[in-house]
Amino acid sequence: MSDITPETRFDHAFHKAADRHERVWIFFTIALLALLFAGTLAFVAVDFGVVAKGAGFYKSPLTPADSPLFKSGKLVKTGPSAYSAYVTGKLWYWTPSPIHVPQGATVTFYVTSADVIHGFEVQGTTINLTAIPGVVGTVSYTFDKARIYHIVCNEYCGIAHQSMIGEIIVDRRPT
Ligand SMILES: [Cu+2]
Repeated sequence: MSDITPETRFDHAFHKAADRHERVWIFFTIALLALLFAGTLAFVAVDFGVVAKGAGFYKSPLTPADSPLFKSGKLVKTGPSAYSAYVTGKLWYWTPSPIHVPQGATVTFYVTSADVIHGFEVQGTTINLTAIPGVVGTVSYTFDKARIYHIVCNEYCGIAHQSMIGEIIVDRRPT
């Protein structure tokens, strides 16, 4: 080791120190990247409802649609010519359908959705409600004309939205 001079000894010490310095910064950079990545994942998970928020959000809105009246798609006679219809919008149909009532019947519609937002529109009438999961909308209408009415969805709800058509059949009053 005759080639060790004060200069080469200094070089050696300098390189060791630089090496340590670089290792610290590489570790620091990797730690920072890992922290950012974990933070982004956590933010996305909470924001998109994967964690706690989601459980609460998706469970309750279906409560009305899950109740027996809506589940069985009931049309209930409530008076001599009065009816209540419990209508649910689902991807991509309406229940109950067809709804069969006599001419002159006043129907009170209770409308909800079992999944996404739909539009409950009965063509040729003034009936136009938004079917919202977790919410029950209501409207009454007297069907004076004997004919077939179409229930259409007027809120874009997916690939088969345009085929989401229900029927209300109003039978001619016996003469
Ligand atoms: Cu639709």
